[in-house]
Amino acid sequence: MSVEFDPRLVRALRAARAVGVLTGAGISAESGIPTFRDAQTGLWARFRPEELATAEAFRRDPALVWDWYAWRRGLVAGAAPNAGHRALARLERLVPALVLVTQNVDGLHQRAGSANVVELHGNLHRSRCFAEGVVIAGDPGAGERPPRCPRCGAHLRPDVVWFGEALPAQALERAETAARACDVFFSIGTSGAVFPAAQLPLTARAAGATVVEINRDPTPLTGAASFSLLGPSGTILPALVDAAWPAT
Ligand code: BJW
Repeated sequence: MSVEFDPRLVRALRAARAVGVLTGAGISAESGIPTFRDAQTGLWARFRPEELATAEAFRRDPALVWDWYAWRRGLVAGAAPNAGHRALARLERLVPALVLVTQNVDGLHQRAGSANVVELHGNLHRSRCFAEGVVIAGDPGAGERPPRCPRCGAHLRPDVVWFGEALPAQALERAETAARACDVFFSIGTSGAVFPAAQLPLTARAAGATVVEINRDPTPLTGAASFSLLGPSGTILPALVDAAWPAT
C-alpha cells in the first residue's frame, strides 16, 4: 500500500540523531493481541481490563486474574511480531540512537529484533511473589491457580504494573531521559489514557522534539503532535521507514 508523508517529517526522521518511541497495545493489535480499551471477546467479554489489572482484583479473586493473564500468555505464545514491530527494529539499526519505551508486556518488540527496549509496565512472562516481591522467570505452567511462591508459599502474581502501583524506577528514569534527549519522538498505538506513560510525548515536545503520533484513531495527544498519522501502525511504520531510507 502506498502512503504519502509530509516531506518535512521524512527529513526530520532522516536527520535525527536520537529517536524516542513510546508504544502501546495498538502496535500489537495486528498480531492478534487485543487492546485494553477495545471491548474484550469470548470468555472475557463481561470484564473490563481496567478492573482486572489491579491488586484489589487479585486480592478479591486471584484465580480469575491469574486465568486472564494465562489466557493472554497463550495468545502471545501463538502470535508473531507484525510489520510495525519489525519496522521499529529496522529503524533502530538506521538511526544513531533509539530508545523504544513500551507499555506492552508481550515481549513482541524483542522478538522482532529491537534491542534497546524499556518495559514500563513489566512483562507477562515473569511472575512475582505477591507477598515478598521475589521475581520468578518463565511460565509457571499448569497446576494450582495462581501457583505458589517456592520460597514462602504466598500466591505468585504476574510481574506487571497494575493501577496504583509504582512503575519500575529505572525504566521510568530511562524513558524520561530518552524523551528529553531525542530529536524525534513517536507515540504509537496508545490511547494516552494512562500516566505516567502518557506524559512522555508531552515531555519530548516541551524539550523541542518533533512528536509523531501513529494511531488508528485520534487521541488526546493528536492536537499537540507535530504530525498525526491516522491508520494501522503495521502499514504506516514500514512505509515511513522506506520513505526515509528508500534504498534499505
Ligand atoms: C491502533 C491499532 C493499530 C488499535 N495501529 N493504533 C495523572 C493523572 C491522572 C491519573 C494518574 C496520573 N498519574 C497516575 C495516575 C493514576 C493511574 C492512571 O494513569 N490512571 C488513568 C486511568 C487516569 N496510573 C497509575 O496508577 C500508574 N502508577 C502510578 O502512577 O503510580 C504512582 C505511584 C508512585 C509511588 C508509589 C505508588 C504509586 C500505573 C499504571 C499501570 C497501567 N497498567 C496497565 C496494565 C499492565 C499489565 C497488563 O498488561 O495487564 O497497563 S493498564 C493498561 O493501560 C496497560 C497498558 O500498558 C496501559 C495503556 O494502554 P494502551 O497501551 O494505551 O492501550 P489502549 O487499549 O488504551 O489503547 C490502544 C490504542 O491503540 C488506541 O488508541 C487505538 O486507537 C490504537 N490502535 N489498533 C495503531 N492497528
